[in-house]
Amino acid sequence: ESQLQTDMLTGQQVHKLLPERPLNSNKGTFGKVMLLCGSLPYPGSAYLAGSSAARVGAGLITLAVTEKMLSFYASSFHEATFTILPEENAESYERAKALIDKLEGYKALLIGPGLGQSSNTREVILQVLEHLRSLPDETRPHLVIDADGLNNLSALERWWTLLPKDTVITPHPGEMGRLCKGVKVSGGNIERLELARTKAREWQVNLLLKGSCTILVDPEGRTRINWWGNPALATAGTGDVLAGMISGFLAQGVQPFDAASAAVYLHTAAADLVNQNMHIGRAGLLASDLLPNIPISLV
Ligand code: NPW
Ligand code: AMP
Ligand code: MG
Repeated sequence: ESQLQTDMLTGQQVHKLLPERPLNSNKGTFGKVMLLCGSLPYPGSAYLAGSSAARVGAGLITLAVTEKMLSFYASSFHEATFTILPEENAESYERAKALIDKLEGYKALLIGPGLGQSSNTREVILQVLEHLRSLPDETRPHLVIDADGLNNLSALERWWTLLPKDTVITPHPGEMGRLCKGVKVSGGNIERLELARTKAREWQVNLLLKGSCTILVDPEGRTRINWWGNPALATAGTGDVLAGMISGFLAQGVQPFDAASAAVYLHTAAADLVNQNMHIGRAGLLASDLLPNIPISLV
């Protein structure tokens, strides 16, 4: 199994995956991203993910948040638009319906960063997944699930049968362990590679297993590795940035496995640029420092 072909991601290869930016374009050309992210202990996640989607070039970002959360973003995220969801004590079907009713025309949906793990929220996620599965391939937004989106699913039996086709999931090793029902995910890269290959095929997902070296496997077992590392990334919120970048590429029509590959490479490139441009060493990076360095890393 470990003899299977693996690609090491390079800048040259990644630049070929990036979307075109025609001169004769408008924001509609580059797709809309909906984010079901952020809740009270974690408001920053939705800002980080949403800004990152915009920084890779998506045309419009919409945060689906409660009115209580809106006051936080309204003063800090001027470019975002909002879909207001009922508060968390409302019935889950009302919360899910408020999102589903606004999803038409969106090319990407990110579920999870900072979302929390109440049983009500889990129900909302399940209803949104059911809706996505009912849509034809052409109109269904591409789906990325990260963080609490994954934690909510991992409590369920055979959760992967609930996903629409071609979903991207982005666990860190802690989340991967939960998805594998308590298996300890070791730091060893050979073991992680074997596990990622087995699970991407079993679950029929595009799996991005994070770590100091990140492994990507598509549902057929095609494997890519991002060796470019920067320990400055070992800080809160950097995963939320990565998930947002993937959703931003999906909105622009980049295929899911390529969107994940481009994002993971450029995420490390942006961290390297923070080191250079802001004279920050291997510690002290803020996840939000990545944001203005993402477009430079796209050139
Ligand atoms: P340890 O501690 O190393 O033994 P959790 P979270 C493990 C949101 N955020 N290699 C680690 O193990 C997220 O989006 C919001 C090995 C530990 O057990 C989520 O919704 C922010 N192990 C929520 O917070 C900024 C690794 O996983 C566990 C590993 C909780 O997410 C922060 C920790 O993970 C955050 O993004 C690795 N590379 N990485 C905001 N500003 O709003 C992780 N682990 O318990 O899933 O908690 O990742 O902080
Ligand atoms: P999360 O744990 O979800 O916030 O994601 C953390 C992000 O930072 C992932 O993209 C990891 O690959 C990356 N990361 C964390 N630690 C390191 C490290 N030591 N070297 C390189 N990348 C890292
Ligand atoms: Mg995370």
